[in-house]
Amino acid sequence: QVLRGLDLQTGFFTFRQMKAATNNFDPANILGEGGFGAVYKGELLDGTIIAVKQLSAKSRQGDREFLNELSLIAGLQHPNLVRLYGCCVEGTQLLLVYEYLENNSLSRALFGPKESRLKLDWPTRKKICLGIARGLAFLHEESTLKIVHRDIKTSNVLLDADLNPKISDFGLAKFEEEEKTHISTRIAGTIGYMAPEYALWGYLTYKADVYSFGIVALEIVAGKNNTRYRPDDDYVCLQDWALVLQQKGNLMELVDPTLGDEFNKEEAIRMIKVALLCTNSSPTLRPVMSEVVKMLKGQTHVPE
Ligand code: ACK
Repeated sequence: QVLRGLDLQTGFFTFRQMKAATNNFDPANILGEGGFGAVYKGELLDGTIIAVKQLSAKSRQGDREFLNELSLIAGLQHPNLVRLYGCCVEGTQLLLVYEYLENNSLSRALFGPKESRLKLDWPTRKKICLGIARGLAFLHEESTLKIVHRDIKTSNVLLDADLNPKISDFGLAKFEEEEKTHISTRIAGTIGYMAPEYALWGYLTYKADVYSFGIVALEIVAGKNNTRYRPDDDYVCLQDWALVLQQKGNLMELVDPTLGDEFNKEEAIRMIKVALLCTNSSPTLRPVMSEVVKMLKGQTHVPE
């Protein structure tokens, strides 16, 4: 029974299969709670390890359009996107079946409980940052769907066995509302990562993701959580601190001290400058993700 790589035309999983895969949704198999519901680890009969995400009941779940959209999302494949294998619909329950990633989320690796933290050296941090940028460039510019993720944050970036980053939960925000306009009535995002124009007015474009990416990049360089960062009472977030350091001409101070001397200073400064460009309060002044990729690779100059 080969269930790997199915699209939803043929890739509906049965509830019975999911029960078997997760040992009857054994709480011991819960990987964590996501924004949409619990995530279970499971194993298919062919040995494929999966992550099963439970979505809470929503009226749209049974409708054809919803399933069509989901099948399009399942068709999106990129090395930096978590693969959606298929789904399982039963009554008001919806289960999404994803590839399983061994190394949990980037937020856990960077600032989780001590025992779950990973030592991420500079080449790995660079690889992670570039990989997220590539995944987003694909979603925004290359994929058939042209998706705005809306909730880019370190806990939505998962790491595989080789610490390659993969973006999860893309396409899910779409299902939270029906409007096709640029103005969202319901804001799907996370405080601290949300672009100001989106948080304040619900004005949503690809540039909202670019902003969130910038915050994630700052967190990767600094090894600190943006929203919990309080070096003193003057700066409540990393981004403020980075701006102050930029003015002082002392961006190096932002770099994670646990890296010691084992990092390339030029690359670190470049990553911070790209991040600050991405978090510009004006969306039109933020670069698009394909430009970010080139800047991170040092192929194009980072404007001051
Ligand atoms: O940091 P984590 O262990 O990694 O906590 C979250 C939690 O479930 C809620 O989202 C984990 N998780 C989500 N999707 C997957 C997946 N495809 N593979 C492995 N872990 C996952 C995530």
